[in-house]
Amino acid sequence: MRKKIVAGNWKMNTTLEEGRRLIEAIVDQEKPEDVTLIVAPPYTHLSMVNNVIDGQEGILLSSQDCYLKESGAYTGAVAPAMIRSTGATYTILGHSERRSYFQEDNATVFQKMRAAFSEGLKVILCIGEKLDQREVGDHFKVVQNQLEETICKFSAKEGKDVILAYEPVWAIGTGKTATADQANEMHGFIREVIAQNFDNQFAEQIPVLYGGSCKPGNAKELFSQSNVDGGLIGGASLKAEDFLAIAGSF
Ligand code: 3PY
Repeated sequence: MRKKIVAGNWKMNTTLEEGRRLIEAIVDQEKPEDVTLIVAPPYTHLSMVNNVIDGQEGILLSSQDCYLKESGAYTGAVAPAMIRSTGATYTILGHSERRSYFQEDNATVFQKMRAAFSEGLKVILCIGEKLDQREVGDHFKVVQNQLEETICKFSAKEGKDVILAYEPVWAIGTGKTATADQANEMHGFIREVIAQNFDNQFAEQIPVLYGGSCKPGNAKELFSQSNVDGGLIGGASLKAEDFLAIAGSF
């Protein structure tokens, strides 16, 4: 039985005060017992959110990215050790917005994963194809490549600290969602690639979340699929009741 996980990616939203109100509202509501929640606020909010969730069962903290160096003259960058020092235990890496607006490729994502692991930071690794890649039937090839150039280059010991998030780029911020069948088909394929590069047991255990316009209205159908272990939620994670409703959709 794999863990059920719902992670909220706040992206570049909320001031510190708005973020405080959001995390306090999340903490105040009743959470489904068997679901792990992860919140990924902006860097500036990590310590504050950590203080609010301190001592709460089943809610973890993540950053939305990290830099690939340990420390030094990299103005504006945030190192894994700094993120760990806020109390965060995860970082999202490889989100399609990082890949497109910040020109991050698989090699960069791999280097960031290496930097994160070396500080004991676990990784939510995002993968997913663009619309034109799906339209010409390249979606499996693209996702296989993203996996083989990142997580598959690590040992199983490091790889066990990874949660995968399949986020078809055409479904992010567009209101379009992959159908439950499309999501399950891709999640099954992801497990096959992981099994080929690690082993069957590893592939059976790794959580694979769906991301891309997941909301209270479609979460139940997506989460009922055998290979979907939860969601990485964008816009709907900015409202505590929607985020919790999604978490209650298993
Ligand atoms: C979305 O659902 O918009 C996301 O990008 C989640 O990371």
